[in-house]
Amino acid sequence: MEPLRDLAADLHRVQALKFGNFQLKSGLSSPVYFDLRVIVSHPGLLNRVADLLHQTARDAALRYDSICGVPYTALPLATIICSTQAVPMLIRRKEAKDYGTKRLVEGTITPGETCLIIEDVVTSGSSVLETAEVLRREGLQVTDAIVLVDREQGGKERLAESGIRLHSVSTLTRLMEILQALEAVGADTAQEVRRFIQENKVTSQASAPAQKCRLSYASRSLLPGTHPLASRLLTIMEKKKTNLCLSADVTHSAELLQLAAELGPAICMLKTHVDVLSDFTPDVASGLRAAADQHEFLLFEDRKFADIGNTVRQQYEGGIYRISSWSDVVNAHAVPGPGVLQGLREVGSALGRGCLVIAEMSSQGSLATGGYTKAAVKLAEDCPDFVFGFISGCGVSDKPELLHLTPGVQLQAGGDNLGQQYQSPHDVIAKKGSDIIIVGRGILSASDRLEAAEMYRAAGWEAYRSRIAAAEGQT
Ligand code: S5P
Repeated sequence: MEPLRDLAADLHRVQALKFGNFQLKSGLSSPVYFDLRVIVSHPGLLNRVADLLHQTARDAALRYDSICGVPYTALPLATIICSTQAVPMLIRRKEAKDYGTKRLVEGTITPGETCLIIEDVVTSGSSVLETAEVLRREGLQVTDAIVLVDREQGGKERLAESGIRLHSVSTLTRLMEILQALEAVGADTAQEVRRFIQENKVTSQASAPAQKCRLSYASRSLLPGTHPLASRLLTIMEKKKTNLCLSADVTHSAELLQLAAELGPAICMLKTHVDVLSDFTPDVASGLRAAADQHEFLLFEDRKFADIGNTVRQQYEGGIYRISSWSDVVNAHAVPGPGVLQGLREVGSALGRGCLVIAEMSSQGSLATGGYTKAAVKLAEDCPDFVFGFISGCGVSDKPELLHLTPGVQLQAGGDNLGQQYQSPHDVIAKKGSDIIIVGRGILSASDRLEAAEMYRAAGWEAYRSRIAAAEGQT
């Protein structure tokens, strides 16, 4: 027990463990806070923590071929263990900087070998899971993780569900008992922490913000199953820090082109209804294409195809709009069954286009719910070489390769007098697991459209950041 007592006292002394009232990244207020990053400034303690982690692995008689620390705090700990124990190390990149080589893991990877994960603190287990997923995708086995402190808020159980045993040097409860015995904290604080642990357990159900919610847009762009167009879109989103799609429902082409030029830098996608333009000519399509290429956003003609394959094929390719010749993305209703996607794919696939399936609608009384939505998701998932996501009010598929785009978004609650219903960017992205907000009149009816677009961009991005932080951080 001696080493644990010293550890608890030292963590408290260097303020790697603090008590008070802390606003966590997730918005929760916690009476206890860990910041293990500071231990790099205390080499003696750093070595001791590394040693305790290694001892825990040894006591559990674990067998492994390499070690990977969860970035960033556990990186120096993994380095010390690998160096002193002569174990090969792997480094997981949080974001693949070099999109050319697309490496997410540095080091020599031998598929089939077992990699042990090292982490400082586990709350919900999300960070360990995310690292495990990346390693597993490289063909490595991940069966165990060692953590310094288990906050006992459901992470261990959640990891077990994913086939990962969590071994901890200490639990938060044990640390509190020691600190209370050392009189470093009072009985009230200890009681408050115990209550916090009890009340903030992440159950499997509650942690269901699907797998994709834990992954950054950049990571998802690199998944092997991600459609190339989705990959490009995710890369643009991360680069421009925007998950905003402008719904440019205007009736004159000059206004449409002006929106594309002026709001282009703030958006990842421009959604059009070209059939509401009173003066469409092929030049409008080339103008949109030029703006999209210049400002790096995708074009999405919101045509909502809903006919048999043979008809939609012609509607997509021909007519006066020749949609397939300029629009990166189109969408389709699921109601005709798989034929609608097959017809569109015949035209769009060779052009590198992609399609979204309408799984839900934002309008009041929509029939796209329940069994219909489920069937639409299945239809989409069965067509991965052309469909890369959904129009829906929330995350409807767990596959991180697929994107969710949500219309009916405004900062003001409410709707219109024709059945539209609005949700906020925060609800859609942070709470409901969607990826992209589609905003029309929220921006178009503002006196300063650029300012409004910037406001929606910032709100959407902030919601995304808080979703990632909640999944990564201490919830
Ligand atoms: O369910 C839906 C699907 C779509 S694509 N609900 C929608 O509102 N849309 C489209 O999103 C709709 O056609 C319109 O172009 C946009 C919403 O516009 P807003 O002005 O209400 O933001």
